[in-house]
Amino acid sequence: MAIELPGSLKAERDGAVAILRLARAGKRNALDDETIIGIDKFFSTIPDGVGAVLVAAEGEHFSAGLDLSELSERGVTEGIEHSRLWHRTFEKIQFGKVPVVAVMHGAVVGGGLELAASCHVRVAERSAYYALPEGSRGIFVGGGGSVRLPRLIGVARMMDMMLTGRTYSAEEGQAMGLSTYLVEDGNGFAKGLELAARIAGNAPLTNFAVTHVLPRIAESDPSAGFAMESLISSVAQADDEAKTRLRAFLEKRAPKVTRT
Ligand code: 1HE
Repeated sequence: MAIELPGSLKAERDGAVAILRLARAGKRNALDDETIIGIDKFFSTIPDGVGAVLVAAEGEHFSAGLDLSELSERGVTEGIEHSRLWHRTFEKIQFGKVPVVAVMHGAVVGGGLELAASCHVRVAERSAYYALPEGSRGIFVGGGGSVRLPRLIGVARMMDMMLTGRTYSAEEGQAMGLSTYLVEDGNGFAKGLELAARIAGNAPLTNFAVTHVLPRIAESDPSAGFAMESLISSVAQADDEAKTRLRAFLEKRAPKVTRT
C-alpha cells in the first residue's frame, strides 16, 4: 500500500483484505503517539476495493498498551488531548469504511485491549491473556475502554480487572466475550484472514448496516430501534447487490447455510 506509515506499523494487501500489523515487538507493541497517528492514517486512507481489514501483531504479544515512557511528563490538558487522539483513531476503526478483524495473542493489555475492543470481530490464540493494569499504574483507560469494554464483558468484570489487576486467560476471554473465535497458537492469522476475506465478500451495504447501524440500534430505545431497523433493512434489500444475491439463491447458484 502506498501510504507512509511509521516503522512500528506494517501494511500489506491480500486480495480484498488490507492487513495492518503492529511491528514494534522490541517494545511489546506498546502504542506510542507515532503509532496511534499511523493507525489513524491507515484507517483514514483505506483504498477502494478493500472490503475488510485484518489487524495483527508481530512478536510474542499483541500489545502492551500505552507507551508508558511517553506518559510521565504529561499535564491534565495534554492528557485530555492524548485521550481524544486515541478516541478519534479508534472511532475510525469502529465506525470506518469497512469491518475490522483483530487477531490477538500473548499480552492484550491496557490500550492494546482497547484497540482490540474497537474492532468488530476478535480472534484469540490460546496464548492470549487480558489485563487492565491501569489501576496499578495509577492511571485510567483513555482509549475508549470504559465505553467499549463494559458492552463486551459488563461493568462488574471491568471494575474487577481495573481494581485487582487480575488477568484473564484466552479461554476465560472467549467465555466472557472478549473473543468470538479461539484457535491454537500460530493459527490466528490464517483464521483472521479467512474471516476477513469472507466479510469482504458481503454486500458493502450490509457491512455498513452491521457495523454502523446495528450498534446504534442496540443503544437506542426500542421504539426508535424498530423504526431504524425497518429503514435500514428496506434500504439494504432495495440495493442491486441484494437483488443479485437473492436471485442467485433462488436459482440455486448460491451456497446454502451449512453446519460447522
Ligand atoms: C514498554 C511497555 C509499555 C513493555 N510502555 N515500554 N501497559 C502495561 O502496564 C504493561 C507493561 N508491560 C508489561 O507488563 C510487559 O512488558 C509485558 C507482559 C507486556 C511483556 O513482558 P516481557 O517480559 O515480554 O517484556 P519486557 O521485558 O517487560 O519489555 C520489553 C521491552 O518493552 C522493555 O524495554 P527495554 O528497552 O528495557 O527492552 C519494556 O520497557 C518495553 N515495554 N511494555 C513502554 N507499555 C490510552 S490509555 C491506555 C492505558 C494503558 O494502556 S496502561 C497499560 C500499560
